[in-house]
Amino acid sequence: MYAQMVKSEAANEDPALLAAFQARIDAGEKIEPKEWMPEAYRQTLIRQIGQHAHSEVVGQLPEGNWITRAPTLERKAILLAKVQDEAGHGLYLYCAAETLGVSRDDLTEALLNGKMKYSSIFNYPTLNWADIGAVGWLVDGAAIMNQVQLQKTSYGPYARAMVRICKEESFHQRQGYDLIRVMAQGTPEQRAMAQDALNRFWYPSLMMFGPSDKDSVHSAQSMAWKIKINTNDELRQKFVDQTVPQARYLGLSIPDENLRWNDDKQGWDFSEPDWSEFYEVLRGNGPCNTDRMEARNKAWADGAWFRDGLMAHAKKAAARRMAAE
Ligand code: FAQ
Repeated sequence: MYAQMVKSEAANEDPALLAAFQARIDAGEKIEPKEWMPEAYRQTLIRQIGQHAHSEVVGQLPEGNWITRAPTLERKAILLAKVQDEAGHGLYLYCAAETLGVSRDDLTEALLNGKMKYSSIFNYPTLNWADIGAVGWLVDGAAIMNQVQLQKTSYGPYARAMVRICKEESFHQRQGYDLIRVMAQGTPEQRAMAQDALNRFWYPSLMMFGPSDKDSVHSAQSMAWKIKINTNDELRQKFVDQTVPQARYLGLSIPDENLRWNDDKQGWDFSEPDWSEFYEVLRGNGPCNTDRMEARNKAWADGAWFRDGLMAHAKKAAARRMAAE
């Protein structure tokens, strides 16, 4: 369906412009907001950047829930700073999407009415403090694996937003690993909590990279346009190869009986996640989909008075400026 849309829109566009655009992409040039681009390229970016922004915003919920319950002042300060960073990432990304001619209000509406997605991972609950370590270590670890390549994406504003996001995300991953390390080296109960968190977050983290390449709808076109630099499976493999030694260092076990070092590919063989679970979560049937959407809709409704106040203030300030001129 989407592939047909891309083809039919391409058919209406000037072949010379399309060829010149593809030549620029192939030469590694960045595309900037006011330059000509195929409509499907623009729509693909709005979809991906918008969903990415929504993920950063919804992604604050599982961790925000634990700020008041962090065990020490230091851990509370770290978590607070991290969650604020995620809000900032959402803002950079909404700004990048706005350069494509969509408004932040429209994107927000599409999130709140369920027309746009956000990352599946944020529909899983954070049940205890060890889960906060697992989120930093695994979820931020998977996010950054994907985002490092996005620094080279072909659309200039998205690539530049990613540079700063990656710097912050790498701190997020390290604070999570440090937290889980302290628990893995703590009392037997703490160690068991660290293992349990790894057990529950492992497969949902693997799902963050999207469906396997054979089922990925957008990868081929997005890679031809260098919106994506690596396929979903390539990034998933890199994530597993990076994470297995980290787990072993902590003495934790990856919950996968099929995990084996493969000398030929110089990487780990591992089990695929349960893709039927992934598609259920995308359909809105994950453990926390309803809670997350309710929380975002409530936050939007609760903030209405503040947005109205800002607009009224801006109108008065503009009227005062006009009167003075
Ligand atoms: N969840 O054809 P593909 C973070 C959808 S940032 C939900 O392979 P594509 C920071 C996909 O949209 C995490 N939906 O799609 C943080 C498409 O549906 P559509 C977010 C998913 O776009 C950490 C359909 O499946 N990062 O976590 C997922 O080429 C901690 C077919 O898939 C980004 O968004 C999924 N996991 O590749 C914050 C990075 N996977 O749109 C707080 C940018 C796939 O046609 C705390 N995005 N789908 O209705 C990307 O790199 C890509 O969009 C992929 C998917 C790789 C996610």
